[in-house]
Amino acid sequence: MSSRLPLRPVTAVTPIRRVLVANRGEIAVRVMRTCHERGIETVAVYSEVDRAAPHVMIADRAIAIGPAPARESYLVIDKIIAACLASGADAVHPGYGFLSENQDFVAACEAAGIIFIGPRAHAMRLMGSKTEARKTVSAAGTPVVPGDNGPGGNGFPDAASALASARQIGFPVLIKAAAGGGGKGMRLVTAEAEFNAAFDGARREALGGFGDDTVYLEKAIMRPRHIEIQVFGDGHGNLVHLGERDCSIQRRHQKVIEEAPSPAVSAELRARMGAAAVAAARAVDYLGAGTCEFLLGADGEFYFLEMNTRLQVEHPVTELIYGLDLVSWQLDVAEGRPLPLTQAELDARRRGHALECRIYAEDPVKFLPSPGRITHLRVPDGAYVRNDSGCYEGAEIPVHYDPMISKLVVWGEDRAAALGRMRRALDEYQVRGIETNLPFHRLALRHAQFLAGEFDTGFIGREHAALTPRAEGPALEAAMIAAALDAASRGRVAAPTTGATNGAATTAEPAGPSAWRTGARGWRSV
Ligand code: MV4
Repeated sequence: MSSRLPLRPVTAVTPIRRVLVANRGEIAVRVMRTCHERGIETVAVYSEVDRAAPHVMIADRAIAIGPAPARESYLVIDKIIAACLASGADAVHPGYGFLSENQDFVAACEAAGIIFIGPRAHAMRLMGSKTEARKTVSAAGTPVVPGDNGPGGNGFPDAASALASARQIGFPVLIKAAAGGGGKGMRLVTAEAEFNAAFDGARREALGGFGDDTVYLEKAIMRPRHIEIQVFGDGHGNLVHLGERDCSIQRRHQKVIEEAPSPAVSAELRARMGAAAVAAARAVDYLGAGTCEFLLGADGEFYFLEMNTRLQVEHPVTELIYGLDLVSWQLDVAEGRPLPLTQAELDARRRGHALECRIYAEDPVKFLPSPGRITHLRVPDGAYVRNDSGCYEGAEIPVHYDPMISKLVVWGEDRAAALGRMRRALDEYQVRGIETNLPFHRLALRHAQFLAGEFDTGFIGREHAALTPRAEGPALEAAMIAAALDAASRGRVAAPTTGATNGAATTAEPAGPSAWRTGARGWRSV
């Protein structure tokens, strides 16, 4: 295949000796750990509130880059490049968020002679524009959602032309921002009468949010699952996929629980979606770790939505079912080495099931951030339990950054084993001083529909009452009874009983064995 030829000839392998991690929190720690395992030195950068942060403690060297707000520190390209040059780093890992998908940063690294551990700028640019991405991947044969990029593929100039197109597509339609992604600047229009106002709103939001008011149309897929495919490319023309992750359990476009494999994806569907993702990646000569996001409709049809040109937060669930370190793969590719395994070798390695619960410092009822000091922390461990964390007991959770405090990830031989292990790990996890969403996770991992694998992107919205710890009354009772029945029917002791214990399961956890465990199992006498 001619597309196997790299655009840029790959020369010799360039061993990386020192990596600057342009990030903070759990991902910076996670990347540095792999570097250290490979004998690579690490450099941290830190803002004023991160002086004593774990990523600074674990790094071989650390460089201050200014005030707490990210736009004055972690997002300033010149400061990161200067830190690379000052520390003698030969490569930079961007993590996720911050500068990870910024083409100007990739160009600045290239200009300074620093290896950017990620894709080339042109792939980032093509995938950064949602209309360009639709056009490019659809030409490669990857199914995209039926829609219209507008006249000349450049978005719609006015509401009238967009409405005419929407009638052709058929309602409901989504108006999306070309520069968007992650749900920003997106409007659902179910009827013609709402169209003009939604069009103007979407444009205004796109301009405000991205400085670009280009909008396009897609048919709205109702109650979809969010299924994403991990892909990897090297500089030798090899491109593989590492199966899917089901990220349907989201709230306001923030993922909360992820798993691999998806309960909705068969081996046959995985092969088709994997091939579609590889074709999309090949269309932009993709290098390194990337993720193709798809919607999977209730009818089993799948559609490419967008490609994330970075390593994602939820990559550990893929690592656990393949027994691989994807950061190590990123380093291999960045050094110019070929991918360590072929598609057939990867397919043969897959084993078991992995789940990830994102633990957020937030009020589990109102879902509002809950920054502050962690006064007590007990983290679960034991077989096949991984906690990727960027905090510790006594740490202050800053208001300036993402409120995710850790990713609790477990592996099991099958989904039931993974669910049981995650429930056990969640029951052991104790955080005091700040509010967390641990109570949410404990309820979700006992929810009948979740246990049955029957969920879509609307799950949290619909089941909010049953997933809210302080909720009382019919919704919670019904969910708990359903969960208990479901568990009983499988012969597993999974669900807590209804009544005082659950109603009283507060977010501030008491000292000693958790009240949840005591209440849930009933075998620990009080
Ligand atoms: C859609 C969709 C239904 N139909 N596009 C939201 C985030 C962004 N990546 C795309 N999103 C969606 N696009 C069409 N044509 C539904 C969503 C969507 C969604 C997607 C994935 C995960 C959670 C979601 C929650 C609401 C809406």
